[in-house]
Amino acid sequence: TTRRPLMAGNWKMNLNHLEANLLVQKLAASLNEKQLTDVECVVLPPFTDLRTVQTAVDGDKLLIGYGAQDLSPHPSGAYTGDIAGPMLAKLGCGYVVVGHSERRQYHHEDDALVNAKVSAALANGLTPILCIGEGLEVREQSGQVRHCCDQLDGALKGLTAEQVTKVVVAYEPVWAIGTGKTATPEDAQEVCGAVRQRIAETYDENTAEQVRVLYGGSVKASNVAAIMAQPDVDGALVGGASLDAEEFAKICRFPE
Ligand code: G2H
Repeated sequence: TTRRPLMAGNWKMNLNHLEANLLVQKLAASLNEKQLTDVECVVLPPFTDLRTVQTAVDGDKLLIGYGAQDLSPHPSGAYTGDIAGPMLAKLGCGYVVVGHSERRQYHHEDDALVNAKVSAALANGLTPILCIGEGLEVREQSGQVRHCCDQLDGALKGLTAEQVTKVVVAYEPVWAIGTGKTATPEDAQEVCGAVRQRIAETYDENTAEQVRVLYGGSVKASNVAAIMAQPDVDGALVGGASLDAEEFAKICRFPE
């Protein structure tokens, strides 16, 4: 398999545009061309920082990708406060997070809305980083594989195999976010492997082999190598640790 590792820094609701510029510049200065070729490095700032990140990346031809943390399922119109796919594409975004557990929890996003957002992303040439993951109750009943495959089915509904190859899936066990409980590399592999298998069953082996599956939840420089050693983990969605340039650069340098 030739899936290129992807490290995506989800800044969440942090950093103004001045801080964003500094972080991107520092990150680029900490990684050389080979490192940025071997591993794809992407930042996911708040909407208000995207123009600044675009200017920094374009101005210095940085080998850093960027994208947004959400998008509207609609292309334009009377949707006060929302941001549409064409707006993100115009800003040079390559990626957009869809269905993060914080959106599902605080904004009541369900599988049907997540499905519409995945389609909207693809329609605008954006790579959706589709987040799935189970809560503590499901984990305690050992229902994680079933739960995550259900979320996956719901989010990919109606897509062709060709479209699915363009989706990045991120497995983020909700019980491992901000609880002090950490998922083991084996926990990550169990669900990431099941996701790939599910895609093989629904579509085909070739499609499943192309899809990148990330792990997310308290990933840091000190634990990234063990997670990346798992056969079905192709990268990480990194929250807190992506706000520190040196720490995130170390994560992107995990092969060393
Ligand atoms: C999970 C993750 C990134 P963190 O939400 O999306 O955040 O690395 O801070 O646990």
